[in-house]
Amino acid sequence: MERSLVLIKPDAMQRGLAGVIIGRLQGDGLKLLALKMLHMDRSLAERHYAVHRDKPFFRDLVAYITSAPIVAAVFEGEDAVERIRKIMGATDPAKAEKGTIRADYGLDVQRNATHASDSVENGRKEIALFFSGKEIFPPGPTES
Ligand code: IDP
Ligand code: MG
Repeated sequence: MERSLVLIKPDAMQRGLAGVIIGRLQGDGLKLLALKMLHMDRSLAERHYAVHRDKPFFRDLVAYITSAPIVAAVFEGEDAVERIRKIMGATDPAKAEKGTIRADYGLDVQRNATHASDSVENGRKEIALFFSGKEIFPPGPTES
């Protein structure tokens, strides 16, 4: 079983797409273990996107992700990291495969609706930035 951090980014939040996107992931059999709405501050954004700090788009990315509230979620499932990234599609919505979340809902390479962890190890680190242990619920009869 793998876990991934999923973010519903500001552009998708502003268009009321949080429920649709979470529903798509649950519909694929991924289990929702944690969920919250928050407004990321610069410190959290810089830690979450630390790997991109030397990229030319870093400043813009931090400004964008802190521009409005987001939804953060933890999903679990077999091969969850790869499955979720496949359901989301390529970073650039214009290049994302038809039927993926980013192809359907992304606006441009920055405002691409969602984030998902790109490895189990990064997922573990990202989840710890957003959720305490108490906020993550083990999958069981009350959650599907
Ligand atoms: P990913 O979200 O598909 O893993 P990353 O390369 O990790 O893509 O980039 C993180 C985020 O930074 C992207 O989701 C997108 O919002 C933004 N981003 C990536 N590349 C560009 C770019 O070339 N211009 C502007 N924003 C970008
Ligand atoms: Mg990434």
